[in-house]
Order: sequence, then C-alpha cells, then structure tokens
Amino acid sequence: MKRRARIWGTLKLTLVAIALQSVASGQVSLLSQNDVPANEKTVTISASSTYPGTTPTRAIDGDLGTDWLAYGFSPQNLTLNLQASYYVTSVALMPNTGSGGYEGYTIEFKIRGSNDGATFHDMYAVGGELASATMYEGQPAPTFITFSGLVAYQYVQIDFTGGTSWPNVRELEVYGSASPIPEPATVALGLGLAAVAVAFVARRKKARQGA
Ligand SMILES: [Ca+2]
Repeated sequence: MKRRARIWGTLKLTLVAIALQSVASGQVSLLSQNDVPANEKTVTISASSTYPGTTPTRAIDGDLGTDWLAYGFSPQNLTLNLQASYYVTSVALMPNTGSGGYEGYTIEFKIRGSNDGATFHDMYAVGGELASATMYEGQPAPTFITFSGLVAYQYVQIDFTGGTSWPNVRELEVYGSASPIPEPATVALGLGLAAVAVAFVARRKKARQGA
C-alpha cells in the first residue's frame, strides 16, 4: 500500500547568501555546510510518498547515513518550504550509496519553484537550459544545479521525472540569497569558465606541439 507522506517537520537547511562565484567552492564543502549553524535556516519538507521509516526530513538532517526513499517509481517529488522567497542560486543532491545491488541505478529530476505552494514553475539553470539532471546511486559526489538566481521562490520542489530507481536522497541543500543576485556575477562566472576552457585548450595544443 502506498503511504502518502504529509510530514511537515521543522529542520534546518543551509541557505547561504552567496554570490555565484562562491557556489563552486560550496560544491566541495557541501557535506560540511550543515555544520555552519549561522548559515542555516529553518524550513519544512514534504514528499509525494515515503517508504516506511524513511521520512522526508531525513533528506535535510545533515546526516549522510540517513535517507528519504519514495515508495515507488517516478513521478515523485520532495518539496521544501523556505518560509520566505529567496533567489535560489544552487541546489545540491546526494543520492543513496547504491548498496543492495542498486549501484548505477538512475534518478532523473528537474527543479521547480513556486510562491503559493500550488502552482510550480520550471526553473532554469545558468545558461538558460531547463534545470534538470540525472543522478546515479552510488555516485561519489553530489549533483549540483546552479541557477541564474534572478527569480525568487518560497517553495523549491525536486520533481522526480524518471529513472530506474525509486527516487531517493541522502542529503539535499539549497543555496540562495534574500536579494537578487547581481547580473555581473553571472557574467563573471561565465567569463571564468571561458578562461579555464581557453587555458585548457591552449595547454593541450602546446602538449601536442611538444610531442
Ligand atoms: Ca540524511
């Protein structure tokens, strides 16, 4: 029997006011972000369904040893109520370890936002593409999606759309700002990535010439 979870716990989620440039540094420190109480914000979380014993709050308890698992395949969702509107700059998700023979099983999702908790809108990543991704059980690092940060939402929903695994999340984090992210931050990030790409190509070219 499918149990409909309407569990609204109150837990802390990291919501950090950071510019886009510092999101990258957040990627490596994701798993320690929950250890920074000053940056945490109280939020609520609910799920479309929950496997017995794996409450949605386990996705934001700061513990990689606990998880939320949907009670069935997609479509499923996890919805966070941030209690106020924020310009979300990135979302990070860490799926299960893949133990029990599920390593490599896929979880497809997209991120949606809402300000009334009823009507959800697709969110768009930096670059303008739909904010969607595929996670793999047992993947060694979190999956990050970085947003333009130009639209504020109170509700952020992980909308699980497909995959070979029942959707699951060991840890979920949301980063954002109470005020709009300045456009130059996006430009600076783009230029930074372009500079890295140019340097990489230049190194490869040099290596080939030297061979
Ligand atoms: Ca957890």
